[in-house]
Amino acid sequence: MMKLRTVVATALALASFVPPAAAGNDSPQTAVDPVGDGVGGGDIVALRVAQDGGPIELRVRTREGNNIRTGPAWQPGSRSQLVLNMNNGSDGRPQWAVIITPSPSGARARVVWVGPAPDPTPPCVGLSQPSPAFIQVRVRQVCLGLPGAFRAFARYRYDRGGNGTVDSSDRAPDFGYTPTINILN
Ligand SMILES: [Ca+2]
Ligand SMILES: [Ca+2]
Repeated sequence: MMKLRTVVATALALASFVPPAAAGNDSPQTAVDPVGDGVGGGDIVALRVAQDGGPIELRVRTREGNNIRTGPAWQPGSRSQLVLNMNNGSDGRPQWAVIITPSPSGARARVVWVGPAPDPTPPCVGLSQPSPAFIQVRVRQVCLGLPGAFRAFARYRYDRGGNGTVDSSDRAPDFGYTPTINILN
């Protein structure tokens, strides 16, 4: 019996010396979303979160391409809206969001704090389209209060023709968040 206790105690002592699982920061992480629960360029198939010491990067992949600068879905009068809800891993609610909306020059993005805190002072977010089926944002960590961990989910309301008719509304992933990544500062 004493011997068993000794073995257990030794195992626990050794466990305390094992470094955290994060060799690096487990970045990137991707959540997949079903094909067909949105329309074309509004159907999210994957959401990826990544960070490597600099800005936090979120990348939405859609089933079809959709030009966020010149496409009708992102011109004034369109009801398209892509919201990237972001969380520091501490509880179930988003603390911040990137909100992407139409404008005369196409899609534009801003960062908001969810709740009573004032929104961060821009510049906070860069919006780009590495290829037609990807929408990417890079968020400055300081605008989120330098979180230690990060995860996200997306809601994409898509007005394909930009005529005020919402053609689809896709949440990705369908439930919960992407896996969590640790943030390197
Ligand atoms: Ca989908
Ligand atoms: Ca979905």
